[in-house]
Amino acid sequence: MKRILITGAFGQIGTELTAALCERHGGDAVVATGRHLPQDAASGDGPGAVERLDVIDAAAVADVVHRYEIGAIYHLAAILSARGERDPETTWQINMGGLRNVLNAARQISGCRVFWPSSIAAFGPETPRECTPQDTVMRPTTMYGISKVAGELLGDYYFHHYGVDVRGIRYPGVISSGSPPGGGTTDYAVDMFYAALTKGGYTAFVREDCVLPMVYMPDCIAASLKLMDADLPALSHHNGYNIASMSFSAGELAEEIKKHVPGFVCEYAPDERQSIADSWPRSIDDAIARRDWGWQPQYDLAGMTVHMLNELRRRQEAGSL
Ligand code: VAH
Repeated sequence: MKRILITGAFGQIGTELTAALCERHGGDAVVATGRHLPQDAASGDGPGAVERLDVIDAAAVADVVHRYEIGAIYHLAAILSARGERDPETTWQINMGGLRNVLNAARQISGCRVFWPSSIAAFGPETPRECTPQDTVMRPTTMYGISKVAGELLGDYYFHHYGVDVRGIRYPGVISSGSPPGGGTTDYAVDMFYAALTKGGYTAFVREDCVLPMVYMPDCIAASLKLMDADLPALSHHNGYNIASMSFSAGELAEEIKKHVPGFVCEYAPDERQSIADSWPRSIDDAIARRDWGWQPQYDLAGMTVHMLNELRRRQEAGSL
């Protein structure tokens, strides 16, 4: 049986993608790896195999791929934008070195398909900020964004030169109620939900009028699986499909939360992450993804807010928030 390898399987997206793949294919088909393993990594109905894996170790990546006869890789291990600016050297090593090691391992396995996330961070200040096109100028000013543009080019090279079927999506900011994000600029949006329920107030590290494209985790997971399921001939692009579901400002998010958490107070104290956000698009044109592989988001700001608060309140009542 060809198994599915997930790197970064215990991060914000990896945790939920691992669960979705276990549900879809059965736990025995899934190999979940991470640089650090959480206490409950090998929980009962989870992945059939859990291993510590540092993606900058080329031999270790190749060993896992061979030992488990991997047929598909979801490569999520990466350092995000804000932490990336605090440690750009490590960010380049992990984001680019890790992707290169995964692509080289996949190249050795006939038919091994690879998914990895690019990001809207691949765009920069010169990129049109409204309805950002699929193909446009890309001069990011963060090391994270540079690693995403370079990763898209590297992935296309491995497709055209070595026939590696590698696919990716430029994720907007991802909002989720499960495993918290870490080291991102869009993390403020997740933090605001938690703070609204646990503290009644929040101080955002971006301006009130800071608008960014966002996606709710169920749509993020659905997009990843849908792209990986797509027939190759239908794909006009490989690495870095634009997707969009909603764009909102920090103030608009606070107002939406306030509809369900009376008395919630949000204040704004922009820090260095504001300059990162200011270099990114405000909205995305995702017509190509909708045409090529049927991307269709299910959640908008209002729907996400209701679902997110319900999920967090359920955990709060269970004492796990
Ligand atoms: C970050 N959540 O904030 C990531 C994402 C578009 C933002 O790539 O770095």
